[in-house]
Amino acid sequence: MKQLRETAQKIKSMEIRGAGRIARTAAAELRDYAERLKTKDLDEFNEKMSSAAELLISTRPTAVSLPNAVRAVMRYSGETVDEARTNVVKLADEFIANSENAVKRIGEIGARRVRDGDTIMTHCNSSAAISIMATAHAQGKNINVIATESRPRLQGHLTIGHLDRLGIKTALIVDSAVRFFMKEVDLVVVGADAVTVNGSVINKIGTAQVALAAREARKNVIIAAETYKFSPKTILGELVEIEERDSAEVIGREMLDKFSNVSVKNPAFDVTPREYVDLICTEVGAIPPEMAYIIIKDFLGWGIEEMNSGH
Ligand code: RUB
Repeated sequence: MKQLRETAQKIKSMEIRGAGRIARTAAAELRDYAERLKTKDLDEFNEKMSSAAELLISTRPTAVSLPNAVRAVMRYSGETVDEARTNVVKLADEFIANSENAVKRIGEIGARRVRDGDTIMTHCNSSAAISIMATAHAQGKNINVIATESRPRLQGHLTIGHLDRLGIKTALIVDSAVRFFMKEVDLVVVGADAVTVNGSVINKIGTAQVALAAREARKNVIIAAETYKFSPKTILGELVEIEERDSAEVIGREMLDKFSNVSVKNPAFDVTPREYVDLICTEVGAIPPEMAYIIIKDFLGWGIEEMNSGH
């Protein structure tokens, strides 16, 4: 229980972050938790697994990869605790391996859209987006990257570190300089926390502004998103919840306490409408956003009936 709580806290505090990584971490935690459960009673095992699943899902509300990963593991079955546990381990390991392969495959598929000499703008820190840039670079394409800081949590610093280690020339800019530099950009490549059934993309706050500036300058916007970032529940009309984080991420408490009429708004994500998205690179292919429904239907492995039953 202690380790489960610690993992949940690490995801909540963003020590572990990024939609793909939190999904793999949740799957691994469910596996380890199942292995630690000593009970021989199947009902108790199932109950404890369900509570663990709920706790992990509650840590961050926006990244759909998290409930999708938990759901993939919680499809386990078994007549006995041992059978159930073995199945949990198998499903979790499968999810993690598929997720890692997906990021690699997205790199290969997305790199086809990158030309020698391109300047790519990216926002936040996305493993899937970096996979595209890393693959293009490894193929010998000479690319330059413009990376935003991504206030308030400055995930852009992670991105420049990563690209630097790969030997990719990168310029760091403040978020408000996106439009200023867009004329130098050939391609925007960003990740996703969720993709809705109508092809809208939810990603780090500011992504919609980057896409808007790209559209104005007629530059292509490519989203790097594994299939488990697609949200089945949006088929039923549900909206993706946008996480609102602590004001202290934006301004220190001491400073804020000096004011009587000031509040802070700190949404962590925004929605980029599909009209601003040219292509979504998934591990099963590069699709126009209009095809999001096909991904949900054919690749997420569960039907609308199952969702309607509320599981
Ligand atoms: C991270 C973020 C990333 C996506 C995709 O937000 O918006 O672009 O999660 O990342 P946060 P990846 O830092 O708040 O978690 O491609 O690594 O899954």
